[in-house]
Amino acid sequence: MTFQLPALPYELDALEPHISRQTLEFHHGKHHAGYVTNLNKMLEGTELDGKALEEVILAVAGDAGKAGIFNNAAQVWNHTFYWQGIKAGGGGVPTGAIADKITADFGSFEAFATQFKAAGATQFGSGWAWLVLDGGTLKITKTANADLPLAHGQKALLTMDVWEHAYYLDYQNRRPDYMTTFLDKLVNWDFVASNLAAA
Ligand code: MN3
Repeated sequence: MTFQLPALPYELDALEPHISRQTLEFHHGKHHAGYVTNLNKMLEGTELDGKALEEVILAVAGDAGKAGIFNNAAQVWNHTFYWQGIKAGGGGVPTGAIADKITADFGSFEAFATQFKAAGATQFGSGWAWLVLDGGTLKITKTANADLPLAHGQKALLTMDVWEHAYYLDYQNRRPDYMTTFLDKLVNWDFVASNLAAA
């Protein structure tokens, strides 16, 4: 069994002007696809061939000798999750249970937004900012390169890709502008709420 590149949950131009068709062509069609291809090559003929993606990630997490498998498997997971967490017409302040939980655990939506952007801004180099559920409490985390909450016993609810390939064509070096747009215009709060409800 081999992993497949999942289709984007929207058209390539759906997120314009915030994320361009060109960014999605490269980010999904080249970067995400490349991780899938690399992972399949690395797993071929190994005892992990045929396992579910999360099983593969957990089996090799922390094993320095299998960092290549971890990096590619985690990046497949991260990108599939990232695409679902954004949508056209998204962003802004959520309502319902997720809004109540954010207020309860961060004090206010503004405090959440400030912490989330700070996580993205202070991730030096490539990585991810996350909203996670950790022992029943919402937390903001950041991870380097391919690392992800699953490897730390946390449940991911939302992620923001802060690798340069996620924003450089549209925002060049202005990572803060990409992050503000992500929160104001793109977050798919229905997806975040469904992840919280399923936790
Ligand atoms: Mn990426």
